[in-house]
This record gives sequence, structure tokens and C-alpha cells, in this order.
Amino acid sequence: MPTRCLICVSILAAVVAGSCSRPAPPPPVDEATLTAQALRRFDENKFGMFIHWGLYAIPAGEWKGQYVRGIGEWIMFHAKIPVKEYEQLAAQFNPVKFNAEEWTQLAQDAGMRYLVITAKHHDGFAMYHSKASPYNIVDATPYGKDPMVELAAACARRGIGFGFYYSQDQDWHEPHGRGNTWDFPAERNPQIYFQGKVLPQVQELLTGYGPLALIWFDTPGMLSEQQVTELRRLVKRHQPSCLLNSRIGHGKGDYLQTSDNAIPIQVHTKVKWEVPATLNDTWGYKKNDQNWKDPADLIAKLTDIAAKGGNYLLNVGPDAEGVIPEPSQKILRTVGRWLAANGEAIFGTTASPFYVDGISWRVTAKPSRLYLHLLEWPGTKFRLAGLETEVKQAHFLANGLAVPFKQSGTAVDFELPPKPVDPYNTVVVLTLADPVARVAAGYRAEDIPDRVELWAWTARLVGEEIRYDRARRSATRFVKVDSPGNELRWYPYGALGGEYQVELTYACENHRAGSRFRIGVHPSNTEMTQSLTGQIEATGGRFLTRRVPGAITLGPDDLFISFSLPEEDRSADVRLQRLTLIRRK
Ligand code: JFZ
Repeated sequence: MPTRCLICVSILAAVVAGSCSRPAPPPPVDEATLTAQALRRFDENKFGMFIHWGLYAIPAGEWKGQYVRGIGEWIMFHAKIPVKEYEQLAAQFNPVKFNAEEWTQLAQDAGMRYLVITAKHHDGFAMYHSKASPYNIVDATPYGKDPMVELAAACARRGIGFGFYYSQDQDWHEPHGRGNTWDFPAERNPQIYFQGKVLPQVQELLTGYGPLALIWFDTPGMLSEQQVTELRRLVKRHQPSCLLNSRIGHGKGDYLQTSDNAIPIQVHTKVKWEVPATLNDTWGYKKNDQNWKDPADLIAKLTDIAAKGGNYLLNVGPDAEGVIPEPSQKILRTVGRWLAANGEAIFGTTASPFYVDGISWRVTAKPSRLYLHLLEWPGTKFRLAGLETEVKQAHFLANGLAVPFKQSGTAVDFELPPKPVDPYNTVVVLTLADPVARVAAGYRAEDIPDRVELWAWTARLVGEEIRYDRARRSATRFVKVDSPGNELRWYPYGALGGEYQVELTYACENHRAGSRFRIGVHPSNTEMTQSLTGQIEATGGRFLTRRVPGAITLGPDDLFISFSLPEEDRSADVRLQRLTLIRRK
């Protein structure tokens, strides 16, 4: 509507001016404006499907009869498979069950509004018809077709944003790509790889598959700032609305990627961000990985992410025949049923105006509306504290029934039925007297309190053995294995600063006590600059809170805080519920 008015106005202006009979050309829309518009759409979409699909789906986590630890798409690297051997997989790749309609139907059933698929992962194999390299699905496999043509078209028909993942830096198939040290000499000339493969392939992706919502680059490291600038220009020249994620490198992205499965601990709205996440412990298909996250966890995570201002990009790993594993489908469709009834409280919302407190509830917002997400049923009473704006009306989103409440001062007290309306997340809609909720000082998103709880549920769980137990609200199985270690990580993204004492809330059976724990402060993925250690005590299996001697100092640039049992696994079944950080004045 506004566009049409602008055109009318310009026609009118031209006619009135009498200078010419044709309307003046519309003002050119610059790249920055188009990027900003695309970012708004991206922000509204909130929930996307990530698809890791490639030759690695054939070995599916096993090489020559041996289980290979780690994420499935890294099998070539972890088992140091020579290029000549890995290439043989292409001759076997024949995903006859691939069906773009089925995949995009699943995305839609799940409520996902964009889709990102691996065009080329670190193994260097193009999953589309590339003219720049014969190492691609059309020219090197018996399948002989380009699945991305159909997938792009199916997304377009359904209004799902379509994007490609492209590994621009690591390429284990190329002597000048990064990463393969078992086939190729250490010397690299990145420009040969960049000019010869990256630029032409990215151009192919930009010109062959219609409008792209985004290109998802990954694991930067070797390419120079100049090369990354050139890559960005190439994308924006062909498709100015195509978004770029921060993993393009050198700060040249349009939005921020968090670490995998890493959700900021608090509301984070300085930049737009996205959490890439797995449904089990791998991205690429691994036949033995059945560590599926349950729908309750995923619905709560989606809510948590929306309340903090982010997007959730949730992965599926189709098998070598082109089938998305049945458990993934079932779980996603359960999430989708919740969204079908409650999507209004997720899509197009803005972050919580309140700071994030605990793990049992969250808030999202729209003009004149707050959505209160009850992730754990509080019983028949719930108090929302710190709201100055008058609440006009309250009802359950899923069934429209009114929710009785009393507002006194800045507290809103709700009367609830004994049972939740929805087993996963009951949403209460508050209609407000103001377009934007006024929140009392001390409760606002930026008013981080002096005691901050870092719950196991909000941590990134690193390692294959570690598990989160929803019923007991704790993480367990900190088994020490060769590599990588099992630990919990919390990402403050600037929300914490200053000196903190730490309390641990955990449970441990008496006969399992005695392991040393470590709390670490990490400015980057490879560094730990501070640590506190102590010994796990016997708690008779009950949760106890213990002060850890010493203190840590957190600065704005610290990336994460970790908890692990780095030395031994005698108390592998310790249950960690939370860390509490207490600011020292
Ligand atoms: C990368 C890839 O190596 C992996 O195979 C997968 O595609 C994933 C989505 O992205 O892995 C990463 C990249 C960055 C971090 C962790 C894993 N990180 O910043 O913590």
C-alpha cells in the first residue's frame, strides 16, 4: 500500500510539473535497505530447517566397520580418509527416495519458515550441479540429478525462504582449501582455491536457484579480509536481499551466528542472531545416534530463543537414500502442532521486555500484547512482577478462554486452572493499554540482577555422553572420554560484567562423590583464562547448593563459562542443576 501511494505521488508530481508524460523512475533501493528488509523478514520467521546432507550419509558414522566419534559430516576428517577413497562414495550415492515435496511438507508441518541446505560441506562435494567442479551430485553419482532445483522450487511454492550452506574456507577435497593435512602438503595458496572453486560455485548458487533468503557460510579461518569482502560483494551484486551470516568471517555478515546449540543466557537485541542446533548429537546422518531431543525441550528452546530475540535453525540429517529419519519427523511434527495453535506468540514477535529469570516461564511481545509462556505449570497461581502498563484483558492463546487476573501496583496475579492447557507450553495473551509494555526499573531486560542463575537447561551441552533430564531439571553423565570432553557452557553475550562468586546446585549419590569439578572462563573456543575448582560432595542424591571458594571476573569479551569434571569420571552421574553467579560489590 505505501509503495502504491508513493508511485501515485510521483506520477502526480510528474503531471503537475508537466515536464514529461512518464512517471519519474522510482528511487533506487540500495543494498543496505534491501538487507535491512530481508533481516526484518528473517527476524519474523524465527524458525528454520537446517539440512546437512552429503556423501557422509553413506558411512553414517562408521568407517571400515569402526565407529567414528564426533559429528557425522566430519567423518572424512576424523578418520583421515584419503581423498581417493572418500571420492568412491560418490559412485554409490543414489538417493532415489529424495522427494522435495516431502521435505518441504515436513518443514511446513513443523512450522518452519525458512530452510538452509548444504550445497557444499567441508568434504568439498557439491550437492548441486556445479560447472566449476566435476565433484558434484550430477556428474559424479549414479543419481545424476540436481536435488536443489526441486527443493528451491518447492520452497518457493510454499513460501518457505530458501538458503544454501556453503563451506567457503574448509575444503578437504582441495589441496589449497583448508583442513586436509593427510593428503596434501601444509603449504596453501588460498587464492587458487578461492578463485577456482569458491567464487564460481557461489556465483552458480546465486544464479541457478532463484532468490536466496541467505547463504550460510561456515568456519572461517584461512581466507583474508579482502577475499571475504570480494565474496560478500559477489553475493550482494547478484542478490542484494540475500543475507549473510557472521561465519563468512572478518565481521562481514549481516547477522550473528551463535555457537552450535548455544543460546545466550539473557535477552540479546544489539544484533540479530541465530542458533544453529541439532536434533540429536550430529548434523550429518549417523545411524547410531538416537539421542533425540524431545518435543518439550525443543518447544521450550524455541520459546527461550524467541524471548531473547533470536532465531532457531534446527537440523535434520537425511540418510543416503534421501529420507529424513523417522524420529526427526515425528518430533518436528509435534513441535509443529504446538506452533499451529500458538505460533502467534512466536512468529513476528519481539524479545521479552523483562530480564530472563529461571527456566519456568518466558515472555514475547507484539504491539499492545505480551505473551506469557508457561513452560512449567505453576499450579493455580502465577505472579508476573514488574509491569507498569495496565493489562486490559488476558486469555489463553490456544482456546481463547479468559484468564482471571488482578493487577495491583506492578504485579499481575493470574488465577489458573490446576492443569495446563497445553502440556508443553501454555500461552497467556495479555492485551495492554500501551502499545509497548512499560516495565518497572529492576525488571527490564537490561537490568541484569546481582544474582544470575545459569541453569543446566540453558547451557550448551558439549559431548556425546552428556544428557539433560527434564524431570529432574539437571544435566548428567559428565563422563570423561578421550575427546572431546563433556561439559556445559553458558554464553553471556555481554550480559555479565564484574567479579562474581559462584554457587553450585547439584546432587550426587554418596558412593559416587569425590571427583574434582572445574568452572572455567573462556574468552574464545580455545582458551581458558580463569578457573575455579573443587570437589563434588556426597549429597545422598538430593540437590544441595554449595559456595565455591574464590571468584571469577567476567568481561564483555568473555565468550563462555564452563562446568566440567575434567579429571576423572567417578561421579559421572553427578546431576548439575545450576550455577548461581553472585556479583561482588
Ligand atoms: C560447523 C561445521 O564444522 C559443522 O560440520 C556443522 O556444519 C556446523 C553447523 O557448523 O561447526 C561448528 C562451527 C562453529 C562452532 C561450532 C561448530 N562454534 O562456533 O562453536
